[in-house]
Amino acid sequence: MAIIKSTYMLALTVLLLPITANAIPIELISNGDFETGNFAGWTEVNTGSANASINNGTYVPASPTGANVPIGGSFDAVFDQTSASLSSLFQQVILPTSAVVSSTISWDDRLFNHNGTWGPAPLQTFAVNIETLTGVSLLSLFNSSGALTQAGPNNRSFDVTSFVNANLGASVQLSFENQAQRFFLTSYLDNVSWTSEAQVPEPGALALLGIGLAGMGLTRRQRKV
Ligand SMILES: [Ca+2]
Ligand SMILES: [Ca+2]
Repeated sequence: MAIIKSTYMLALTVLLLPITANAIPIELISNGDFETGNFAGWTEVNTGSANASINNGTYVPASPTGANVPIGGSFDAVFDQTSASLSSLFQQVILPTSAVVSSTISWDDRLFNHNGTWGPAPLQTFAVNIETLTGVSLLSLFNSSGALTQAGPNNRSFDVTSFVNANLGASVQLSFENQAQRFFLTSYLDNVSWTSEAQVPEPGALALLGIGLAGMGLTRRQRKV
């Protein structure tokens, strides 16, 4: 009887406690580190002379930037051009269908702007956007500014939790755009990540709840006897 009573008390305790959440991170980007040695998972679209290439440390851009070792691992991506042009590298992402507790987009870059300034028309910018599948911008994450040479590598990180929760289940694309309209903007990119963490009950709490419910059933049967 003492055991049943203590089990019943445990059940009450568990039921009164909120079931705490345990976040499980999920990576939404594939080949974000370019370690396949190619653009698998990515789509590359260029205008004019723009080009995105895989760099293993030996790639020499047309600009005076010179070769750079990959930011991480054996490969990264490099945007290069010989005239006014735009290069886009993007990947489709299907957002989670259930609310997330957190979601973060991050990447590493090196930026070498050989023009005297960043910014407005004619554009000279390294920009990162979340877009519709037809390329309409939904959220602007990053537009290059500040120092013209940012050899870094620079880690950029953005909280997109509210965006994801407002667009659950949507298909979008994460797009990196290197626009050199005033010549020689050489940008390197690596370690692209978009993580999403869903809220789920802790297995431990579920097990305790199960024990508690079993205890309550036992108590009820005991009373009937
Ligand atoms: Ca890499
Ligand atoms: Ca290419």
